[in-house]
Amino acid sequence: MAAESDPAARLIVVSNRLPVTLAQDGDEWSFKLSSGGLVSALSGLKREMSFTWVGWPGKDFGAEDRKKIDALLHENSCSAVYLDDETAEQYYNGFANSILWPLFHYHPGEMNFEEVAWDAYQRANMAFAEALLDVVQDGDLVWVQDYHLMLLPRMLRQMLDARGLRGVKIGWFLHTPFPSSELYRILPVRREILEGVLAADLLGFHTYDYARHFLSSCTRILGLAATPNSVESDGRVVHVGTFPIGIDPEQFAVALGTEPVRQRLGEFERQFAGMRVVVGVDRLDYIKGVPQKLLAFEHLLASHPEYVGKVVLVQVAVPSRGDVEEYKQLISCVNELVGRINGRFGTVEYTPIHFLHKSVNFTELVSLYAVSDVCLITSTRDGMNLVSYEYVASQQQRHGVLVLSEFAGAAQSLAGSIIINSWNIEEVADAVHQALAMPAEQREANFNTLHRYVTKYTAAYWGMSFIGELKRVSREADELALV
Ligand code: GDG
Repeated sequence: MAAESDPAARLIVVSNRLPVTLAQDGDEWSFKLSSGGLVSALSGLKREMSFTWVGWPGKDFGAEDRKKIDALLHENSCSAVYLDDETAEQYYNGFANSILWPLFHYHPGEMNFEEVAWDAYQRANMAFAEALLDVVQDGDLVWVQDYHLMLLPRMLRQMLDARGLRGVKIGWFLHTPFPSSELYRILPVRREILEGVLAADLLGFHTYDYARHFLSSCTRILGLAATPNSVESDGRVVHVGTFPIGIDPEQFAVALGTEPVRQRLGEFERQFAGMRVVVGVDRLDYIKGVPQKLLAFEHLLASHPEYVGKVVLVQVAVPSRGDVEEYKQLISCVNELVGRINGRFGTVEYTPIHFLHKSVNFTELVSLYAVSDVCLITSTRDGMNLVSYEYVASQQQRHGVLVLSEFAGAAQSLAGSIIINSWNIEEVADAVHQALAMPAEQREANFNTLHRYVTKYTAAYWGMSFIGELKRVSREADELALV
């Protein structure tokens, strides 16, 4: 389904972070594009339709710097929401990443509810609503992203109503899972959060299960009437839909033909000659199941000694949220496991796990994907997981095998992968063994199925579908209002 083109309706995308990292050199400011799932997806959409991107620039700046930064951002269709550092810290690390993130990924034990963080979350969402008032015009489409901004639809709607701007349409999309209502109801501010998003016209989720969990939370906690794709709130119908995100596969296909990637790929092929390569690329987050992956790799080497010296795991673990306690513990745990496994199976010539605790550039990333025989994804929960899509997009030559956790949203779309329960270490090790032993014809058939999906359901398709549906439900509501 493609969005109708409606040149009159402007699109404003709102996310916690602007997709840029700002740097200062003397008096001059510059920026570079940052990486992450949301940035990758929206960059794909940007190729199809223009939009203004509103978000927090990553830290606070003085008045003089703000002027320069605003001008630079404006040239690039971005607009900054400034938050004081204390509010930003409590809203982002405190509430969003220490309360909503663990809860939505079925880690209630990691959830630290504090009133001060909740206050900051409300203040930050309000700052976004106020900043949007300077940007939004009647008739615009405002597309709010993710769990950081769940109060924003309601706050914005109230401000718009007070100004008589009733033609603005609001959509909201969740990039994480939405948990079962049995878990969601633990949240002390469960009503406020649901009511916050219910002021939008359209709510989007990666999978049908997440939408279903959201709807049952609305029924059970707020007592609202729901159908499988809508819920009634405040006398309005709020539409709920499934929009599985994708990537920009073209970017990978093009990169594979460039000289830097060919050269780097050649170097990797020489380095790993006679070896099989398993690749993992994850933010170092407890939801990505990196310890489970390392344990499974250890089990593979222990149960199949013929692989010792012949199979390596290259694991890119991008540092993430290192100032939150749970993430510090994860880093220690992972470092210890890597040390233990390399100590146990390594020799002077052979390092079983190549562990990179850093982010790598795009050339390196694509070359690593391309050289690998297997991509291993062991998320214990993951909204979608774009790494799985990117691996497929980079495997035109090798037809490598994707081993994918059933707890990643991607498992519901990517037929042709080997689906595993990432908590079952033996099962994961067996799946890697099966992947390494898979005959070429089977790998090719699987790749073709996967590649068809990844190249059809792209990031642009995701964005256009959501915006198309937002326009459709808005038109329907406008027509009903006229009757
Ligand atoms: C959230 C949800 C959902 C990673 N390391 C490097 C690098 N990356 C890029 C990958 C990929 C992205 O970051 C990671 O995307 P994921 O989807 O796997 O994961 P999250 O960041 O957790 O994203 C997730 C997503 O939002 C979208 O809705 O799928 O479930 O958690 O694009 O390539 N890029 C580069 N170097 C790295 O070292 N250049």
